[in-house]
Formats: sequence, structure tokens, C-alpha cells
Amino acid sequence: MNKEPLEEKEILEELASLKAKDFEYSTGRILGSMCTKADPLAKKVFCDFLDANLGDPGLFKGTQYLEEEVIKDIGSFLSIDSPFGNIVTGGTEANLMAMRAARNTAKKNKKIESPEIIVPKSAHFSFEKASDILGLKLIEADLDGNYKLSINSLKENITNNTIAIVGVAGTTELGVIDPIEELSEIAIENDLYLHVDAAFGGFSIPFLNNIGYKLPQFDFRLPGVSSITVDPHKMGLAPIPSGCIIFREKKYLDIMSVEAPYLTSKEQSTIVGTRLGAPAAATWAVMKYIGSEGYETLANECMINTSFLADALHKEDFEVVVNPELNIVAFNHPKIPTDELANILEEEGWMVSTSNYPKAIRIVIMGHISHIHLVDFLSTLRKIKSN
Ligand code: 0PR
Repeated sequence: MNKEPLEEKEILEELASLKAKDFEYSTGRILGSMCTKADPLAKKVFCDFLDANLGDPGLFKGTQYLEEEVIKDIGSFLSIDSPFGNIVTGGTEANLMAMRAARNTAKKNKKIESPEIIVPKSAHFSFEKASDILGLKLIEADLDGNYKLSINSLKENITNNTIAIVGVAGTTELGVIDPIEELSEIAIENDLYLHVDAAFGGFSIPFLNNIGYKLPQFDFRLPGVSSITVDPHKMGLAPIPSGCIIFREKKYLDIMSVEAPYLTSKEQSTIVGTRLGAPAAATWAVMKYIGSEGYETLANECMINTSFLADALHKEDFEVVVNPELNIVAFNHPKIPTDELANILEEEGWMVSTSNYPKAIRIVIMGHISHIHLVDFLSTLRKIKSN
């Protein structure tokens, strides 16, 4: 560390030169990210609220109110009138909180001491972290031919130690929606906690259905659903880190609350103690600013671009893994191995990611990717094909 303080100018210059090495969403070259450029208003509000600490909400009553309002607003499009939850540090903390609530509930009510959770093989790796941290046995159910959770496989894996089952509404790799309606029935029949990971799809499925898409139900209308993860920092245009966990009942927050005697609020249920108020305020602002109409337009535009890319890839004889249900397209070249193709694309300046199951190039069509970018991308693919 430097002993003498540096001049502001010098510090900012060094930062600028390092920032120049970062990719920027606005170039349209980031094709494998579920995050995107946050709305400018959200960024401004984020900076205004940087000092607010929701870990001590009695000091920041205005920010606490904003968090409660965001939870209500998100709950409103997930079909719940009185939601309970928090704005947290992304889908990972949200999923961790859901699994903790499920574990503590099963321990109290059913005396389960060797808890197991069943997730689809497609579940995000945050469940692996949650299992490790919470001492859960992680059981991965198989997928069906469309890469969705196989209900039969899930049923076969239920034991007396099962404390939660998980469905994903918009899988990380392919963006498909698990059969949550059937999971809800199974949860009720077997008295199980059902968590829905809609980190990606939560900010698009409801809005797409508003404008005539017929995507499957996944929210609190299904009586078996106990909690939902939905990330404002993905399709919600909020800045990182803005995740959200919503519970159907307050008892799930209570079962994991710990005493915080010397703070202005005497109990805490979140994993993080001192926690940013800025994401809650910024998410509140961006949701007011965009409104449901804006989210409908955004989700629809992403879907139009997704269909365009999937159709064009078909025509160019690339193998599209599944018909996209949300805004992710996964594909392979008939001859070039996936990793090799990803490397060639990177050399050409396209930052794609690859899925593992099945192995494929994975393109997440976020709002920063426009039709023109896709036309450009397709011409690179054509060039690669002809070489
Ligand atoms: N659940 C689902 C379904 C997810 O897709 C993700 C993240 C999470 C939970 C965890 O969310 P956080 O990362 O907010 O904790 N999915 C993305 C992924 O792993 C995250 C991401 C975003 C990765 C942007 C890279 C990137 O550039 O692909």
C-alpha cells in the first residue's frame, strides 16, 4: 500500500485505464451474461443510497420502507398480496435463505436431522453452495427430453428426509421452465417445501404472459409454492447486487431469525448482516420508472430477438438444442466442437458462454443485444462455417 496519499487525478486515471480493459454491455459483444447495463436512473439512485445500511434498519427507516415496497411490488406480479422477504445479494443468497427456511422448518416440525433437497440436474450451482453451508444432502433429479425436471425422477428420490423440492423457472443454461404446477401438487400431497428459482424468469414470464404468451404457471397462484427467488439485477434492469427472495408466509423468516439485541431491529433473517440499502432503493426507482408496460416491452423485444437468432441458426444448419422458451439460445456447429467454436468466437470478439448439459454455445439475449448485433454475429458464424 502507498504510504503517501495519492492525488485524486492520478487515482482516477489508473482506474480509467483498468476499466478500459473491461467489456461493455453496450458493444453488444457480451452474449453469455444474464446481467446487463443497469438503467441510468437506477445507477444514480444507487449512489445516493450508498451509506444506507439495512442491517440496522431503525437508522434508515426510509430505505427500509423502500425495501418493503419493492417486496410488495414484486409480489404483485408473482400473484401474492402479502409477501414477505428481502432484497439480497443476488440469486445465490436468495436460494440460500429459502433452503435455510426449509431446513429449519423441517427440523422443528418433523424432527428431520439428515436433511435432503431434490433439485433438477439443471439447477444453478448456488444450491451446491447452499447444501454445503447448510449440511444438506443434494439430490439431482434427471431431466426429460426437453431438459426440464423429470417428475418421475423427482418422485423416485423423495424420502422421509426430504425437506425441500426445487423447480427452476428459466434454467441458467437453457432458459426452460420446469413443470412447477406438478411440483406444487407433489409438495402438497407430500407436505414438502417447494422453492421456485425464478432468478432469471421471474422478471419476464409474468410480463410475457400479460401480452399473450402462454408460458406455464410458476408463481404463488400455485398453492404448493412456499418461496420464489427473482433477481432484479437480471431482467429487472437493477444494478448488481439486487436479488430478491419472497416467502408466502412470515413464519419462514421467523424460523431463521437470529437475535441482534444491540441493533435497532432485534432480529435478522438475512445471511448478510451489514447490508446495502442501495440495491433496494435503486430497484424501487427502476420499477417505478419502467412500469409493467416497460417490462412487457423489454421481455417481448428480447423474445423477438431470440426467435430471430434461433430461426437463423436453423437455416444455417446449426443445431439448436431446444426451442427457446425464454431468451436463451443454445446451439452447436455440426462439425466444430463446442469449446473450439467458443474460442474462435472469442478471438472474433464475441463473448459467448458454453452450457454443460448438453454441451452447447449458450447465448443469453438480454436488452443490450439488438437485432443489428445478431446480424453481425451471424455473419461471423457464416465466416467460421465457410473456413
Ligand atoms: N438461479 C439461477 C437460475 C441463475 O441463473 C443464477 C445465476 C442464480 C440463481 C444465482 O444468481 P447470482 O449469480 O445473482 O447469485 N445465473 C448466472 C449464471 O451463472 C449468473 C451470471 C450472470 C453469470 C452474469 C455470468 C454473468 O456474466 O450464468
